[in-house]
Amino acid sequence: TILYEVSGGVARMTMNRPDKYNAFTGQMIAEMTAALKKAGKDEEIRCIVLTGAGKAFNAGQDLGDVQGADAQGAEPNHGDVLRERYNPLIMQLRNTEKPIIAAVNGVAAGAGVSVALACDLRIVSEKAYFVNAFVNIGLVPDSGGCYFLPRLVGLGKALELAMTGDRVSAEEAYRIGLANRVCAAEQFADEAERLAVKLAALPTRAIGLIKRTMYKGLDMNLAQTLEHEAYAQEIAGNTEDHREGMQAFLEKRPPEFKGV
Ligand code: LHQ
Repeated sequence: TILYEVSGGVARMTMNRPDKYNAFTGQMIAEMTAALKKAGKDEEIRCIVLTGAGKAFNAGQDLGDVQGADAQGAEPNHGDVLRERYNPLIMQLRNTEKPIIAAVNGVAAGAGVSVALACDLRIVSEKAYFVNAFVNIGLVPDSGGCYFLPRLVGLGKALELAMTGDRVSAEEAYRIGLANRVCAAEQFADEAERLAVKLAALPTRAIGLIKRTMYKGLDMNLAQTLEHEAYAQEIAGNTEDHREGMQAFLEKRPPEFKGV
């Protein structure tokens, strides 16, 4: 249910259940988490793109697929589905020390919004929209929705979107900080590819450390963040890419980063 393709340092993961708007099944979440782990360990990969097949990005939990029903068909408790499936996927997205782009090609709903928000950057087709659909079925934002939304758009807007379940157009998403970029539908695939190729040519170790330090900084005070920056800089300062960046600057030529 996940297509995984690698070329030119970019791993492209496509959620592939287009008839169901790529809604999540247990299998799909497990495949995605495994693919991210694999991409995280593969030195060749310097950027990851997550997108959806067909019209939608992802419609959240497949409401027709009861995850982990027991032999008698009894439904599992939602808390356990989150603990066992979704939460590890979200942690994997955050802990993979490579840039992850959500290429939001179409609608994102429910946990599909949360997964897009757990990625580092969001490039959004003007055809796409976001809907925090949880409340529409009597649920609360999960998979990090209650964490990411207020941090990206501020508490007031986050509460509004979570409580109303209103649709957020691509343009509005850009305006309120949910989307980094919005593109015309015809240019969307090329623009997403361009961004991925650009990131894959940058110093991957430094980008991984930026990711780790900034996310950690959300839970730290200034003194702790300063210390973490010093720690990260010590690592970055010992990379080949740092040496190359310095040398290229002094020689007045463009750098050729290798990701190590
Ligand atoms: C779907 C779905 C879908 C199955 C569209 N499932 N088929 C975690 C843990 C435990 C429990 C529960 O939840 C969670 C996290 C969550 O994610 S909860 C939130 C789950 N998601 C939703 O409530 C969203 C439901 N979908 C919608 O509101 C709409 O389909 C959206 C706004 C995504 C798209 O609307 P439209 O463009 O009008 O398309 P559509 O409704 O006609 O859907 C297209 C097809 O996709 C349709 O199939 P069909 O065979 O009739 O063509 C839908 O049944 C199917 N689909 N979402 N979540």
